[in-house]
Amino acid sequence: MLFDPRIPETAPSRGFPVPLEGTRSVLLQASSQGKDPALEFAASVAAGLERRPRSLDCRFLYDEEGSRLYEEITRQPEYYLTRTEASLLARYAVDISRLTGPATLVEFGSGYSVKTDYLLSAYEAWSPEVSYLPVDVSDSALRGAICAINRAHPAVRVIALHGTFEEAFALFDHVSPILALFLGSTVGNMNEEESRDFFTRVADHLRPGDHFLLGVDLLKDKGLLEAAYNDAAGVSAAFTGNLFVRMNRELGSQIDTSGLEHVARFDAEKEQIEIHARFLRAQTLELPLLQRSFRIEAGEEILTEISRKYRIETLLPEMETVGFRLRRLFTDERRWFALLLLEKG
Ligand code: SAH
Ligand code: AVI
Repeated sequence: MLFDPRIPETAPSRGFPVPLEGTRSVLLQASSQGKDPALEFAASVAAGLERRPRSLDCRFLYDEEGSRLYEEITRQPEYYLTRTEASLLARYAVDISRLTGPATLVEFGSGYSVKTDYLLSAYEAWSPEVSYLPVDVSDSALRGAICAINRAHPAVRVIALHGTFEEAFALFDHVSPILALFLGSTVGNMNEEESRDFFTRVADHLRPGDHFLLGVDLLKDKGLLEAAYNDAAGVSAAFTGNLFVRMNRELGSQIDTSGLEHVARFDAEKEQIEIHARFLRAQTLELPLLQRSFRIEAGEEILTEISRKYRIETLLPEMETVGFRLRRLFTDERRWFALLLLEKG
């Protein structure tokens, strides 16, 4: 239950505005964060532009502005996902905590941890000294989450990890029992193979009796799905465009972002939303760090994200295959979103 003291309590001091002193919070930097982030970003972009069809890693959507825009998306009337999942957590967080018993909460892709608040409140009822370990590649979102949690839950000990999902697994050896959280249907942004590998790794790193709470967006009417990714206020479009704004700023890509269009459509066969940046005119994308340039033709689309939509009847056997058993399934009246509380067997 208690956090292993072997994890160093070092918070980076450089440019770190979260007032950690006097709180029980720390922000750890995963090893990859020490590497040259621009070089890593450039290499990922180059690999994606060499692929056919061309695609970019959606992880890079979340710089400071991307994280802010994502939060704005969650407040758009068309984007039902966050509201629906939040209502499930509001209603069932106490039930979830009773089913698992006291646990350390480890969250993958926690963002600003807004919805996690319901769970923190429920677990505080077991003991006010809850430990919460959010993991995210977005430094600004983690800082925002730490600030908000310190205010709302001063007794909660936040040990945040600035790093990737893969780097989160190192934390698992130090804590038990665990409730691992993967909310928001973020798993839907991984392809089939990536998500299978991810679930296998989660199962392998949990001990029997540990739990995994997984939030997934369920398959539904194409019109509702496409509206959620094409909000009228244009926030989804700004989120897609921001990836190229980031490339210009961090990589010197020299893209004229006024020549890009956000295109999000549902592929009924693959049961996924596919989000693209369509180039309205031909452009050359520069990667000076790698001394590479890429010609993008007029009308060409670059895939920036997929968002898979789920059927419980296929997801559940997949989870059972990797070693989980279902404790409870929580879903809303319209069956738009589901929370699966799974136990490692
Ligand atoms: N869980 C929150 C945020 C979802 S947005 C919610 O449900 O509202 C997805 C989050 O995952 C972002 O904060 C993004 O920075 C993070 N993320 C995306 N890819 C990641 C990766 N490979 N490793 C760690 N975090 C990642
Ligand atoms: C974070 N993830 C689950 C969002 C989704 O719905 O796939 C990302 C997103 N992209 C555009 N809108 C929302």
